[in-house]
Amino acid sequence: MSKRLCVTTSRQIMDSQKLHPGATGELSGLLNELIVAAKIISAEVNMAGLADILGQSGKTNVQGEDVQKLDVFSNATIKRRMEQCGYICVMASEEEDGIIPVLDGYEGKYTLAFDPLDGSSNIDVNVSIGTIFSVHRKISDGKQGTEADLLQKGSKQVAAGYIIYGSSTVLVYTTGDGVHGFTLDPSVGEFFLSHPDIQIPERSKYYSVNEAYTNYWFDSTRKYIEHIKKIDRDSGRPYSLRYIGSLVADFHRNLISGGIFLYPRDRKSTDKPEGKLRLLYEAAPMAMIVKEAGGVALTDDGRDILEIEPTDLHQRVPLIIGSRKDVEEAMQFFLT
Ligand code: AFP
Repeated sequence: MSKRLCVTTSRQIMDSQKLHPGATGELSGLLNELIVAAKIISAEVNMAGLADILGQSGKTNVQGEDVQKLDVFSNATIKRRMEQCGYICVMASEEEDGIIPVLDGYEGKYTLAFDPLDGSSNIDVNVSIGTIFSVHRKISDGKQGTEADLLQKGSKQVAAGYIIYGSSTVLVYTTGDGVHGFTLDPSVGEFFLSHPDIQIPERSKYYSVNEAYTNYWFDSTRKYIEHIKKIDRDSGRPYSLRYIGSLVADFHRNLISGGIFLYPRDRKSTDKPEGKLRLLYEAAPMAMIVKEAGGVALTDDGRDILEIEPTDLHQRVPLIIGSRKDVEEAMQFFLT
């Protein structure tokens, strides 16, 4: 076994804890609990097709148990695991309207915001989906956390990450000491370090955007996309399009291979003037990761995603994220 394959998530988390004198181990405990939830979700995702076929109606599986929709299952799994882990004081989920309290007597000093199964419209067609999480420190008084604890800007995150359920299950996270990726070995049920200290390439040849919305786009988006599609061999254009429609999958590919992902403002729906993606559950955690990996995350009017003060748990935000030089180049179109 190579040395790298010996490093489990627990070992990496403990090593990183040692870099912070005075750390109590609570953040490590929180991450370890989340990792258990991720393993449970991963097992269920792998069974999804089977459960559906065997369950027929979608209501019962072969053992006669209720088959829950995977996004509902993932939400319930994370909630149940974390509400009594003792490390957090309040949660918010992309799937729920309000804050989620933890059990009395189990209040800890962190908050957790999560998207239990991002890209869930891809479940039935075997496309990669994922769980995204974001952790802040509690700022309010009292034992139980409040909405104010969750409505903190991204630069105050103490940890962020995602688990992608793809050809293999991969966990990527940061606590501010680099970005590390771990691959789940299902035969032993353990995540092993597979991508230490990830750095996103500073320039890429891939772009990810829902190009079907061209006719809803504002001029800036249209001009930038036209630019990266123009033939210019010296600067590596045209770029290639890669769009899965599952942020975790699109982001993960761009993080490893380089790329720019855009979900800018458009004229598609009047109820989503800021685009579709959520600040707390999608944009801010991905922004922390990409920044730690040397990339950039901005809005389409040039604001740093990490510096946006959230005002609503489900606030949406335009997102342009990825390789540094690509995002900088995009800004020349978005800011003129
Ligand atoms: P679902 O969870 O409804 O599939 O939405 C996924 C998502 O929020 C994000 O993962 C994708 O990047 C984005 O939506 C895709 O949205 P479009 O279908 O509008 O391109």
